[in-house]
Amino acid sequence: MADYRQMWQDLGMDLQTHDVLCDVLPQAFGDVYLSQKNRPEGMDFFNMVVAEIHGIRPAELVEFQKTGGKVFGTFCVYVPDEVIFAADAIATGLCGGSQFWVPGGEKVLPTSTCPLIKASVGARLDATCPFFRIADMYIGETTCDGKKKAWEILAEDVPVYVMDLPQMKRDKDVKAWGEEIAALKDKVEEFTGNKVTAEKLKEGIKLINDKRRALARLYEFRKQPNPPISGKDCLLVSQIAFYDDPARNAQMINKLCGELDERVQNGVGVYEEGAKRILITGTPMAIPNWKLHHIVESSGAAVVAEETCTGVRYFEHLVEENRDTLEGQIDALAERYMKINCACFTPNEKRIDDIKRLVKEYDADGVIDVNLKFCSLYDIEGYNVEKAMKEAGIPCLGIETDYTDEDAGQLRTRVGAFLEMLGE
Ligand code: BJ8
Repeated sequence: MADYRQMWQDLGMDLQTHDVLCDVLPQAFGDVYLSQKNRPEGMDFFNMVVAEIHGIRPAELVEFQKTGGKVFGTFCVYVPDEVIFAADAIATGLCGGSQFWVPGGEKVLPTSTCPLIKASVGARLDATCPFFRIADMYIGETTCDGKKKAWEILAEDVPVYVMDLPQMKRDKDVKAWGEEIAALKDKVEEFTGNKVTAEKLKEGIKLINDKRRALARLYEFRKQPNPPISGKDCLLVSQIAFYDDPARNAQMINKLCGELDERVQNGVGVYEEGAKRILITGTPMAIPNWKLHHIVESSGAAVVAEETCTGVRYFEHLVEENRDTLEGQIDALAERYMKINCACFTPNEKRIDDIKRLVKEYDADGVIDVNLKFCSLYDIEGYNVEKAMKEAGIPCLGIETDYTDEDAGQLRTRVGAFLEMLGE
């Protein structure tokens, strides 16, 4: 990695502790990613992004701030990036995916909090992630209880604005979410000093839709009988999409897809003949959480899709692009975002429908329903998922895990037994 120490120091980071993270990440990435055979060359760009993860993009954001630009940190796929970019600001995902940050979070949060929240809080308070230092304002949301309380703790250290996400999907809830989006627009305008016009919001909608189109194009390749790219690589591309520049990100994904087109034409796949096809569903996997994908794929199976927020929930459904007034555009945003089916909603049958649909579309042999430890929303909804899979005759394995490696051996055994059962 190039030398970014001065930048990290200027950001008030704890350099000594951060060095420990910089030392372990390349090894982990090498073991999980670079060890794969027959990877597309287009993944080189994404490898480079990971190698320079705390360097290149943070440096771009810092440069942007020097010209007066504002950076907003987000934690949920319900927060509409379109509005932020329309105000000539930048949105960047901030969810923590590493055990490295968890102890920092546990200093202020109960141990029985989900690791995603603990890692996110720890990354900020321990000053060991440049993205968490750079963001001028965090945009939280009222999804789960853990996050709601975490915003209050983070707000002692950084400006936090919280969007009130309805928990049902009646017409009045969609309307209420539209009002929240309009309030976010006002907040972003006030904070940046820039006006969000209908013209600017139209551009913002197109920008983010283009990223969604690129991700959807990438996922299409996973429907191939022998996909030309691994599930692990697709997960990485999706994780990077949360914080890279959206236009560049779409461009690099499309470039990768060009290569995958050729692979399909030439009959190149990355899996062994007869590899079982797995749909993963459940809680999101923030970078660098590659644990379950690695276990599944190094056990000889293919992860063909994720019904998660770092999978199809991130890019399915486009925002209508043909509305010309701000009101119409905000309605279109509310309509699109309320189509996401997170377990924080009740009832949430549409998520079950999604899982069944995805099993068909991606021709999955089985489903692994993964829950991040202490996420009671997805844990409880796991009951409905497993029941529905049973009724539909779809083999399903429920798993609960965290960011540590302590249960890796046990998970490997359970996944291995599940894959064996699929082969019978
Ligand atoms: S739309 S899944 S990104 S809230 S933080 S709910 S794992 S206890 S992340 Fe999420 Fe938005 Fe829903 Fe998606 Fe559970 Fe942890 Fe809460 Fe979590």
